[in-house]
Amino acid sequence: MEFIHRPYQQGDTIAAIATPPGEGGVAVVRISGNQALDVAAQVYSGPIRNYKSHTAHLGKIVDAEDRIIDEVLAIVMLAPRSYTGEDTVEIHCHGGSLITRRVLETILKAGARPADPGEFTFKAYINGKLDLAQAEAVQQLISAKNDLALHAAEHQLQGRLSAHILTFQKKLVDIAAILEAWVDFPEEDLEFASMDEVVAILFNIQQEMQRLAATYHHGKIVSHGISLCLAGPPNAGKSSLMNALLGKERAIVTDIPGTTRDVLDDEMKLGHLHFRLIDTAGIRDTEEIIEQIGIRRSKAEMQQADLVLFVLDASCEFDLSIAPQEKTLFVWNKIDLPDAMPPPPLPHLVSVSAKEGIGIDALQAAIEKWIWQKGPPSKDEVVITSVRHHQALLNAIEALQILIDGLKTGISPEFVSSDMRKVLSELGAIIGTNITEDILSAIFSKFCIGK
Ligand SMILES: Nc1nc2c(ncn2[C@@H]2O[C@H](COP(=O)(O)OP(=O)(O)OP(=O)(O)O)[C@@H](O)[C@H]2O)c(=O)[nH]1
Ligand SMILES: [Mg+2]
Repeated sequence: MEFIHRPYQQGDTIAAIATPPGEGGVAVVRISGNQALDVAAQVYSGPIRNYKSHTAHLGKIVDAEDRIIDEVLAIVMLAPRSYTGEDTVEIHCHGGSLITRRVLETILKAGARPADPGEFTFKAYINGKLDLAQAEAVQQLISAKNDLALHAAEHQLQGRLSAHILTFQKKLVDIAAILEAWVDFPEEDLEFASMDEVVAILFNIQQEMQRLAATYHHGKIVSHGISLCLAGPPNAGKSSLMNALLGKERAIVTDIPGTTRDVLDDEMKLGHLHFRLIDTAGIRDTEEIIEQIGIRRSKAEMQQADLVLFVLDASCEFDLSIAPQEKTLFVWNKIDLPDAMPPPPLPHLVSVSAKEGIGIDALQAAIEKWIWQKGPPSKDEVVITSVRHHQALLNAIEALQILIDGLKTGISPEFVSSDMRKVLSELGAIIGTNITEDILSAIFSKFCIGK
């Protein structure tokens, strides 16, 4: 869906269906803006302007020709005590998609503009109800696919990530004040900190920033899931293993080498995590054009995957030259066969029979162990889940390094003030204190309409 960043006409009163499409008991149509009450008064049967804020009232939505559209519950939330910080009216109508649309159309005819994706949350951000990191957390909360992702989004929405960033900024601003004092009063021997002390403090801040940035390893896994690629020679049992892991007959299995040609994928859950499981064509030398294309795709998937399950047939000779050097678990398959050989001494190897379902639990455990190599995240840890935040933190760390190097080599403090500004502005980008229109569009365009 195309998101047009107008930028939003802030005076506009917007409306949208806030509940998911389809049939349901109740649907909610939201109106927000200075004119929310005027718009609602035109379409709602009761004296909506007189209602106390945050109270619910039964009434009817009536169109310009006095036809009753639906019996509804209206809730008025006056500024600033609403999600957007503006006057808001929520109309709870019956949940059919046709009726909900007619309620919305009636509201739009009365003067509201259809909301763009994410515009309610954008208003909340603009009106200071949420900072940018919190606003982004709203979308993560909505799209969270597992408990850990939900937990991380809740932390972010509560402002715990923002609090970390603000602390960094505050400490840096204190140092900036010292540096500036040196510039302004160079002759005075200012006692409160030596250059070594300043450098040590900056170094500490940088280490804390690095610790926060490192949580992205977990955060990415938690919120975006893990891609798990099944690769290996033809007939090794990759597709059989895919089916065994998924618990359903997803991929075609035959004893003909070269059965799988295209890339197949499916969602898989394991513990708290979700995966994209990818089955690929067996890799071998072949003259067959279609198979060649498939093999090229296999190699590309293998490269991109977070983790490769390299499947080997325990009853055959094998060649590891095509196996990736890292991010690989070897799967020694077909151990049920009488002529199965003992597993080779490879690190990270699990013996299974995809056909008989032997060793699948151990394989799942090995996958989980590999993912949480550094231990699972603690429930209280604030984790970075957004690539945007991660990149901004890395930029800030780098700028801080330049600043520290400058101070160490005795560059006059006035030259480092621009580096300090860069560090602060990179941190500011995370919570939205200095942010461009483009970044805003990119962030809010990911939202659904009505949020
Ligand atoms: N005995 C035994 N046979 C297996 C096992 N896993 C797979 N097979 C058989 O091996 C053959 C190939 O299995 P597939 O799962 O299609 O192998 P693949 O690696 O996907 O093969 P391609 O798609 O051709 O690359 C089939 O006949 C399977 O039934 C196993 O654990 N034990
Ligand atoms: Mg296959």
